Amino acid sequence: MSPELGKLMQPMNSQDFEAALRAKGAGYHIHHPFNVMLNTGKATPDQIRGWVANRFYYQVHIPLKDAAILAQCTDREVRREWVRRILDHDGDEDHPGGIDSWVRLGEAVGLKAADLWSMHHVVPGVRFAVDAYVNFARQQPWQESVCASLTELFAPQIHKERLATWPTYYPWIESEGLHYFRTRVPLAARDVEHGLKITLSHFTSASSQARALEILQFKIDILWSMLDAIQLRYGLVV
Ligand code: AHQ
Repeated sequence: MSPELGKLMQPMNSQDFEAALRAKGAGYHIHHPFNVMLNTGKATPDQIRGWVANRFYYQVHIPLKDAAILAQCTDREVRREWVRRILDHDGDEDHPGGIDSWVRLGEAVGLKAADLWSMHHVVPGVRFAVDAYVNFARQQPWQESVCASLTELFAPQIHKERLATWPTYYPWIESEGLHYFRTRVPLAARDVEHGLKITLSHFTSASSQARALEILQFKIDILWSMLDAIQLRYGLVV
């Protein structure tokens, strides 16, 4: 939207703006054919291992992305909340953290921890998409990266879907391996409440709200293109 048009148009009220953000869920990667294959029990063990190993590259980069946000954020109240996201993944002396849980998922699907950490399985398209997300957080204003994290509006559903389907379709994956998905349901809801509050209060003009919707689409495309690249490498069983 041109700045001139942005000045002429009326901004959406908070309710309509939030609805517009949530409407982006139609393009969320829960609808990607590879994810549908995973959650309808059609994936082979090799496809599951490929997905876990490639998503590991995303998982280990989330704390780097969040640290980039913190590095730019001048608001102490926001930092006090946002810093928790780093520990959620990196862990601390009392909690192993999400990255360790993802390693447990890897071992449960038949990958060795060293395999995961080698990043040998990561396909170029996944690497480029994840790096684009981290670089976005390093280069753009921190409020824009907060907005990008709002794909988690749709994450509780995808985690719940895995928890509801994988034990039935993939009984060979021990239950402990799904611990990460269990932990993320409440954490994603907590993250989204904070991220949405910041986004709704920061993007208040018509042009900035249009920008926010563009940013969320950018992140939706990052997640979608990761699955495109994984599907290209590991195939799709319909
Ligand atoms: O496990 C996920 C997670 O911790 C995060 C953080 C958040 C962000 O900051 O961008 N996004 C995100 C996501 C997680 N899991 C993905 C999945 O499909 O399991 C979904 C992804 C997201 O919706 O952005």
